[in-house]
Amino acid sequence: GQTIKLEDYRATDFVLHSVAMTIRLFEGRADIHTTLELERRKGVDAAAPLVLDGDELTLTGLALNGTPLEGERYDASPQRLEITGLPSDERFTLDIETTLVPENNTKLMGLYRSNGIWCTQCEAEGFRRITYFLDRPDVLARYEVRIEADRSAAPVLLSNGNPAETAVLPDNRHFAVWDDPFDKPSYLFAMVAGDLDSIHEQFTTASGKPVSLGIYTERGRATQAGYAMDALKRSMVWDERRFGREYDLDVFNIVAIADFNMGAMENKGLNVFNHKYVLLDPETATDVDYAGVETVIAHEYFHNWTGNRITCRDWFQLCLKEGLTVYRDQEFSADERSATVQRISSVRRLKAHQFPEDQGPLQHPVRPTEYREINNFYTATVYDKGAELVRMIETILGRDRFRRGMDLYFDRHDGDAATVEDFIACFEAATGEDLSRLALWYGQAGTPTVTVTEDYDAAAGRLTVGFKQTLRQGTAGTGTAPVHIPIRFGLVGPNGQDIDTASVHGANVAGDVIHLTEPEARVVFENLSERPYLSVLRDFSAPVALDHPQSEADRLALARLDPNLFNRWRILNDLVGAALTTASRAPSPEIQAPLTPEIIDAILGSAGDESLEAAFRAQALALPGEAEIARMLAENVDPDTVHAVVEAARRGVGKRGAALFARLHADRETGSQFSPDAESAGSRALASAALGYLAAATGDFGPAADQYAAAGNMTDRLAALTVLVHRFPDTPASTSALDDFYARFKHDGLVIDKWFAIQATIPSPGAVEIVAGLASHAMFSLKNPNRVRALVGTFAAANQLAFHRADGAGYRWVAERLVEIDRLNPQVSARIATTFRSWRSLEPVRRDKASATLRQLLELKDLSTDLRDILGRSLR
Ligand code: DPP
Ligand code: ZN
Repeated sequence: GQTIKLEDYRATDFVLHSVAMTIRLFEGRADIHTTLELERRKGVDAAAPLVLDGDELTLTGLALNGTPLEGERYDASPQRLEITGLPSDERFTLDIETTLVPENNTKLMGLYRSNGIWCTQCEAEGFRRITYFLDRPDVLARYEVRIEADRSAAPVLLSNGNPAETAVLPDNRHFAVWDDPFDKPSYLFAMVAGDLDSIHEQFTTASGKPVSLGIYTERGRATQAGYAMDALKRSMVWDERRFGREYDLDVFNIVAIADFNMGAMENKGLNVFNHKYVLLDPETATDVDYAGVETVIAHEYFHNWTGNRITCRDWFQLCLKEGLTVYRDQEFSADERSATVQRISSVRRLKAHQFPEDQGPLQHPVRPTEYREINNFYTATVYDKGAELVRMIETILGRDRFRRGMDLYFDRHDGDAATVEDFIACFEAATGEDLSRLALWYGQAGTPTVTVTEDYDAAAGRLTVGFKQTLRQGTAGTGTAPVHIPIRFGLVGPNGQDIDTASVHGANVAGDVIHLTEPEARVVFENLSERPYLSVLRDFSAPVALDHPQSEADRLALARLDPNLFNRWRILNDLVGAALTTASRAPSPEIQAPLTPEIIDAILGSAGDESLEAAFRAQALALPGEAEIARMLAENVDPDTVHAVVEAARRGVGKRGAALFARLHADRETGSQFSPDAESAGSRALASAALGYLAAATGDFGPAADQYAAAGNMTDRLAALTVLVHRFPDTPASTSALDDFYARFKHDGLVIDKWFAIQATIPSPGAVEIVAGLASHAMFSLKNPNRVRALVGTFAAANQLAFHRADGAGYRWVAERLVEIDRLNPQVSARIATTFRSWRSLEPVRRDKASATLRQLLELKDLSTDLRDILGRSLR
């Protein structure tokens, strides 16, 4: 692993014009024949060799313009193929033959087999595990792919683009040819072959072009793909309406695969998915799963324009496609579901994953300037903060001018491998706006703090608001210049209406947005007849930490009155978070009442307000998690204390709201037909939240046991099971429900993942022994990434109490598993290792144990580059 630097970017010496591949699949072997049409780039030294990337490859043939090459003309290793003496000013062809064993490919990068299905994953650098290639995103070419296989083992043969030809061969074999008319980089290549079921539908684009849609699954599971198909069609319509983007090929196929490192992959015309994000039915999937499928289907589909038609010049530009596409899928979900609830869940996600990353040793800018292992940069910062930066551009420009910039981007860069600078230049050119201070966000790591001060002069009827931005230099050392921070705001009157803010001067204010572009600014509101409540950072208009020392009375008023519903939630959540943080810092862990009755009543007020949608009310009931409190504490964290504080808060809310919770739980819909729509899901979420509080307050497992027994869908069943297993472990009610769950679903790996995860998150120190036992369960497998994440990943990320057990047993158990996982699949081990990233914020005993564990791991020989990179950076 060398360090790759953005500043070292230069174009390839050779230009690639076309790729023709023949892939012959056999049991235990795949033979790959690739024909590249190449040309030396103008101005490049005639003696310069061609250097192709490889990874664990075996070369079996090499020819130039059809003639086998002599051994002295090339140098081949598993990692690299260098060829000298190539023509200086004419096109030439290279024929490269490699042979692979997909069955042995446990990294799940390149060509591998999952439950017998041949499939590929090439982003970021998997194509070089199939053949020697200029494996980088700025090398675009047209691909023609011929796949040959046994007709029984693989009746279905799929690749990118449009189907061109199929025919039967001798020996019960057959082939299919696929032709992709759009130039693409190698990371978007895909091939699937297997005995698959499928569902098919037709879609007609806005301009009348018919498209055949197909979703392929393992045998017997195509009936679970209907919702994914529905989400796909809605995504296609939405992209036409919102961004004017139509689909461009004759077919669009999705394949659901059981063993998959990521959520899904946007290969041109052939998306390959982790089957978790395709397969659903009410008995086996929760509402959260339904929302996840909808999001990921949309995300990968939207990549067709933001990622595929316009791709990235190099991997430093990853946010160009990922941040933008997350922004687009968030907007889709906002339109399809509730915009406020969607925004709340995006912000929760940002704070849970991106904020801690940005506060710790793994921090990096949205556009990094160096990496050792690109797989480790598919991060919350690139994805979720990247989406926030796009959202800020929209907030600064407004919806219509933002669309003009996007239209120009699609016009100007269609077919290009582009950069972040190209992207921003389109918005500047389309609108005349200066976005230079916004652009700085892409290069500076860390979460800026915005400090807000208020000064009200009653006699003059004047409110003066001060804003200050600060950014601390972190481990990334990437600069702290002032950036453009759009702050959406309102002045709320006592009747809950926004006051007209016509008379305002000072810093740059446009409509309901204050544009903070300097270190400090002052805004003055005049002609006020009484002191208003100041509501800032509405809709979380910038990814900042807010320091706004508002009185509890003001916050409670806004939590009740703010016409911006997002801010009602945000202000209440901040108030609760501050109270729990303060309690966690108190000297005694015996905190019995971390929340005041007034705060609890504010929570209950939102939860009981029937004028609000149920999903919002459920969000009001969701207390900040233990990891979130730990992040806010930032130092000397004792996870036992944090857990005790959160538990006490839950009991306090549960007791004071017992009557409301009993009513909400009793009122839940039962027995009716399951519908996954947002409104029904919201009602179920509210009833489940009520059940959790009831159990916390009463210590009675009866309602949960009843709900489990009567559950007509997985959402209600899992909610009840979680309460039983987490609150009443070791009781007969809990163990019998857990056994029943296993017996019902042991044939379905996706549900068994839930069974593992629920036990991995039992909030008890003994969970270390529980997960250790589960690791030898017959259904556990180190080879399936979903299963590994369900047990090991969930334990480390979501069981604060046990992972951080003071004797270090949680750290040791995870470290031992990391070593085992790393031998098979470095991407998965590296990802799970990031759960150690906040070790410096722990109290001294745990801090020493965690850092010792990391250091011992790093001393081991034979660790992957992926895991070594995460460990090394975590310790910096
Ligand atoms: N498959 C991943 C995603 O869509 C990487 N492109 O985000
Ligand atoms: Zn993506």
